[in-house]
Amino acid sequence: MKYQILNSPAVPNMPWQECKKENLDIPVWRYEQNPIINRNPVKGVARIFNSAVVPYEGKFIGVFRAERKDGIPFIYFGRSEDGIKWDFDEDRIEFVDENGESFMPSYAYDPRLVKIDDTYYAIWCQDAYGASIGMAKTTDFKTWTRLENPFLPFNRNAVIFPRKINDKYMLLSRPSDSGHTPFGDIYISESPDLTYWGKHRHVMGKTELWWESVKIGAGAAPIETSEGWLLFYHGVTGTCNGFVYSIGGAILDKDCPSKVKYRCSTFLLTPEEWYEERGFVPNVCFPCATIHDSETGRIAIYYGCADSYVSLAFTTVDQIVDYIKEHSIVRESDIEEGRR
Ligand code: BMA
Repeated sequence: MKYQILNSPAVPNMPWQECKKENLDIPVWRYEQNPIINRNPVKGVARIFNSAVVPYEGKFIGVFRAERKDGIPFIYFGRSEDGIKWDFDEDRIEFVDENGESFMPSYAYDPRLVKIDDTYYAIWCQDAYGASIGMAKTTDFKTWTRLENPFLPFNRNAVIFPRKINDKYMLLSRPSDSGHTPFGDIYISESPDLTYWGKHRHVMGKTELWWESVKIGAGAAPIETSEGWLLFYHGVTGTCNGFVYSIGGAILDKDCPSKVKYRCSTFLLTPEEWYEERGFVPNVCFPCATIHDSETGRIAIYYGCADSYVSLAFTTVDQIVDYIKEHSIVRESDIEEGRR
């Protein structure tokens, strides 16, 4: 391999399918059997999408955005042998406070999941007198203990880095407004203890490029590579019929991730297939997780489709890093530290 995936386990049984197309313009290809999670996936749930998974004890587990049949989204827990076929608990995850008392948000959506040392952290969007970020930790997937909400409203799209950087936990997020925010950049914040967050820095903003001209938001937890932190994010454009969500890619500086080293000027994936173009909210590709194998450099991207399904797309660290570098355009607001 030309580039390495660092500080990450080998996952030899990760979902994978070779690319069957020749001369791919962009080196990201869809799983042929997409979508992997269809409508009505479990009792009481109409749709699962925008969800996050991790390898666990030779298998896979995940936290899933489940839109229930009462119209309220909550987070459900799921397990899989192969990362493709998922079994879900019939009940939502019940969060508790530090005293073990029930501490449920009134709704919860777009979860991400990351392992830091021996603890798994879920982070999502919820109500805190306005859309904000919620967080919980678990070591056994039975007890999920909520942490303090990291930010004031309004904020969405929060993603934690899989390790401390310069001895601090790092979190990407997107400050927003109370509605379907028509603006939005990615910021980074740091914390010594996962309770107090500060040293907020601007990482990258929307651009003049059409596919990401309205807003952007962090997607999957960044992957540490020999070139820096590989970030899959979503970029949004506006059309006369509403927003279109595509997947973009950037590489952040390894020690100072508020600095963008490379930023791909083209999208990596945009709605093209029926399950991306057609659904509860059409034209949405919304990445929330990757599974990656440090031995082979294979990367599987899990993304929500049209607020209705979950799908898989594949790439390799060599192909995607080369592609992002070859198509990179960075602006002053990308490469600076982001402190004003
Ligand atoms: C965003 C979030 C996502 C959703 C997207 C498209 O604001 O709510 O969960 O996928 O809109 O509807």
